Amino acid sequence: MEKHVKHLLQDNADSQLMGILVAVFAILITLVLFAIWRRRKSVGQNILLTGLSDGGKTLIYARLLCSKFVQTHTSVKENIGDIIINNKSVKIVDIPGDERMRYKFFEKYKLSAKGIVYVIDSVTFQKNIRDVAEYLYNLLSDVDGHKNLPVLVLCNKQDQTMAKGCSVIKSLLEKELNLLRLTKTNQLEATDASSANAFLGKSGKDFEFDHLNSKVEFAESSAFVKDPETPAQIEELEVWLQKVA
Ligand SMILES: Nc1nc2c(ncn2[C@@H]2O[C@H](COP(=O)(O)OP(=O)(O)OP(=O)(O)O)[C@@H](O)[C@H]2O)c(=O)[nH]1
Ligand SMILES: [Mg+2]
Repeated sequence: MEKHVKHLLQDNADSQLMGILVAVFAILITLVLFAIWRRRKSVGQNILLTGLSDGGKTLIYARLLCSKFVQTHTSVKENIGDIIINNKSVKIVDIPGDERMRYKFFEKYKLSAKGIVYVIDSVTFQKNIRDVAEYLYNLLSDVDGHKNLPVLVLCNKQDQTMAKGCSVIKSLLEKELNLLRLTKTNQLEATDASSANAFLGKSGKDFEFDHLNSKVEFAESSAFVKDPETPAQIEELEVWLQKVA
């Protein structure tokens, strides 16, 4: 009888242990599935068109969506539309360049972003270089190191004779970003805040786009063509979109 009770107790302990193991296993599986779901969700399908006001984002957006020339005005809200790339639907989000709105909209869409296009007006680039560099710096600091989104710096308005080419823009921007990085890290040191987040590139080396974790590429475009029958020159953008979509 005593032997029988012992046996029953042993059986009970075994089934309790089994129950605990099954519960732990179920929790682990749930955590793994949740992590995969979070990751999928945070990769997103949006391509963000960013850059200072007047760069040509909304015209590029219209060209991508319907290949048409449209008369644009300074945007005060985002434009969102779907295009099909590699048989997949991709959302293009045109974010207003206005200083007071650009970060608000970027915050709204950055979690679901798959890539960033940074549009530059290649004609006024040199005049606005500080602003162009500052906005780009802030966007890169936001995504570099954790999300590592691919970035295309699109040097638009190449139809204009005064437009700077993308290789010139790239090297001038590297110099400007180098200066900006110095100012930003000095400011942070002065306020005693951690400078780890704001530092872009390799420490001890001049700033280069190739030092970033995010892949930053450069391309040229002309979204404006006088003849309405002639398509816009945005092929380099389209090739990049096919790569990242
Ligand atoms: N010459 C020339 N003009 C362009 C080109 N792309 C855009 N534009 C013109 O530049 C002006 C500004 O273009 P938008 O597309 O409204 O600029 P945006 O970047 O959306 O500006 P915000 O909405 O203020 O952020 C418009 O008059 C466009 O027709 C281009 O490739 N070449
Ligand atoms: Mg616009």
